[in-house]
Amino acid sequence: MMNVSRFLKNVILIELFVPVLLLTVGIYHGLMQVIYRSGVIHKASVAKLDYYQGLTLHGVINAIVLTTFFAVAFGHATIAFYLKKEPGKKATLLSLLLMVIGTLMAAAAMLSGKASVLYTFYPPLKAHPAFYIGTAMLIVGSWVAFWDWVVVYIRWKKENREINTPLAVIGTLVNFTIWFVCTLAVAYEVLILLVPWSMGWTAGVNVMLARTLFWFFGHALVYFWLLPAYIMFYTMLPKLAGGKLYSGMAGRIAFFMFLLFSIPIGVHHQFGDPSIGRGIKLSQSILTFAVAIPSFITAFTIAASLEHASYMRGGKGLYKWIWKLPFFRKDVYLFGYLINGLILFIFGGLTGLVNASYSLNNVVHNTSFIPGHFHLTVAGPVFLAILGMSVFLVSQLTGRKIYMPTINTIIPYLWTVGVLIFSAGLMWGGLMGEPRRTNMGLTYLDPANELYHPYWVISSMLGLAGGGIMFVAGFLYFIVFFGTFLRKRTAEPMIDLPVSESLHPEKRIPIFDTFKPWVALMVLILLMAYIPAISDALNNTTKKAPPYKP
Ligand code: HAS
Ligand code: CU
Repeated sequence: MMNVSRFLKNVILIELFVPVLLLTVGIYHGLMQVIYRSGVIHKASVAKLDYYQGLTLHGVINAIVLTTFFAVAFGHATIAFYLKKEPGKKATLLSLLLMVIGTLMAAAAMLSGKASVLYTFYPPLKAHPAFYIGTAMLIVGSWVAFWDWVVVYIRWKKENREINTPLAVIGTLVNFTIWFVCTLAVAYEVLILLVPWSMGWTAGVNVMLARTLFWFFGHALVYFWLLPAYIMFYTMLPKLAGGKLYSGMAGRIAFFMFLLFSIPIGVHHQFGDPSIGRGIKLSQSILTFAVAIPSFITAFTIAASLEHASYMRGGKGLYKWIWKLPFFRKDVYLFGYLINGLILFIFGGLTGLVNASYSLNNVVHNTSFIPGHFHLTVAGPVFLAILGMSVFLVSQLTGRKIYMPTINTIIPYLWTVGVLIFSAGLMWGGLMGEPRRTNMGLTYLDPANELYHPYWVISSMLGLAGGGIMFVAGFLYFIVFFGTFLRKRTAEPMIDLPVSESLHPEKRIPIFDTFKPWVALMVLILLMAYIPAISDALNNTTKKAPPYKP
């Protein structure tokens, strides 16, 4: 247990409160998506917010703002809890201000309809400069927090040379190193290519270069979302299940593998793009399979930990032990959030491997199969970990008991049922050619055209049903989250994260307790993968695109 200063407590609470408040807008637009797509609404806009504006708000708030704020808030809690040192006040405050002001700028641009460019902001779609500058400020704010943790960590390490760095700290620092390196590319894209173009200072943009820089960032981004959840799977879930972590070393290896392979695979989002050569696409496809290995390691390690925990509590048999796990225990509600995320990720991971296969990607690219895949990942383990941990931290940091604990225990199960139905619908439709990012009702249900495939009726209705269930679960979460803030204080504010011990006592192996050689290897692989990709984008693109507004 750790008592936290008022300052850190307030910073973490603001970093949870602000994005969750915005999430109400994000989740509303999630519901609107399934309504538009199923053709229940047959219009370009509802309540003066049009389809693409809503989709941009949905993507940016849920996938960029919420995740970044959460990663920083959780990072503060993890670093302070494990290293018993609080982050520096000035840096923490600067980071918070940059993140909040940047978010407000981007939100204003999106809400006023001047930035309906989706979360990938592909040129030639053009947004108001406030959108680009705001998102850049959000990112820089998160860097400031990270560099400050590095300072705290170096101080701690000097005092604790012979002690293994805690796994959660390795995970946090690995995650933000990936984040720092990958965001350099998007910072270049935004500040050098897009802002001057959006200001009208330059006439056109090299679209292929912009896309390549975006995906250098965009794929690693998904692991930046995922790794906080992985930290919880390794360092908390076994304890919550009543057992121990089967292998701490497996966790270390997994995190360092993410450091090596998270970034040099972004071209797997561009298999269909011209300009980039086939050799590069194939090699990044193969590297993508390498980045699945740490997830397989995690799957087996966590499954073994859960089985062991269950056996400790009287579980038996080859599969029967599963029912001994504390699925619906209110006091370990975090278990429910995390286990549901893992179950969804089995399907999220497998569909990812379909996408990653160079030739198979042709079948699914730009269809609704892709949002089917990513709701099983980012709306699966990532989102559920954020929901569970945000309620957990708010309760501990405010010293208040959870509001409506039974509902809180049920939310992750309800959400999971919703996502499974929703994603099944999207993926089935996708295999039948249903496009992504399309107002299906408006585009295809027009009586004048006969483009609507009869299968899409069933698939988009499944999407609507699943999306409706997800909306209800999200709504219940808001009641629990905000309700907890409003209760009476009954305990002292603190941070007390569940800590899983290692089943096999861990020896300190220096190579797994240092960052330098891993970062060097990471840079080497990165250069080998990306110098050819960027040079192709530069050399094979001749025309620069002028701005385009849909
Ligand atoms: Fe992905 C597109 C490939 C993982 C998110 N992905 C996307 C997009 C998003 C996204 C947002 O190669 C769309 C981007 C856009 O807007 O265009 N993805 C992969 C691969 C993986 C992968 C190979 N994706 C993620 C994660 C995401 C995410 C994680 C968010 C957090 N993805 C792709 C590709 C595309 C793509 C292509 C481009 C497609 C296109 O054409 O546009 C891998 O990392 C997956 C590895 C995972 C596993 C699963 C391990 C299973 C575990 C669970 C174990 C369960 C247990 C529970 C222990 C191998 C860890 C036991 C239960 C008991 C009850 C006991
Ligand atoms: Cu990817």
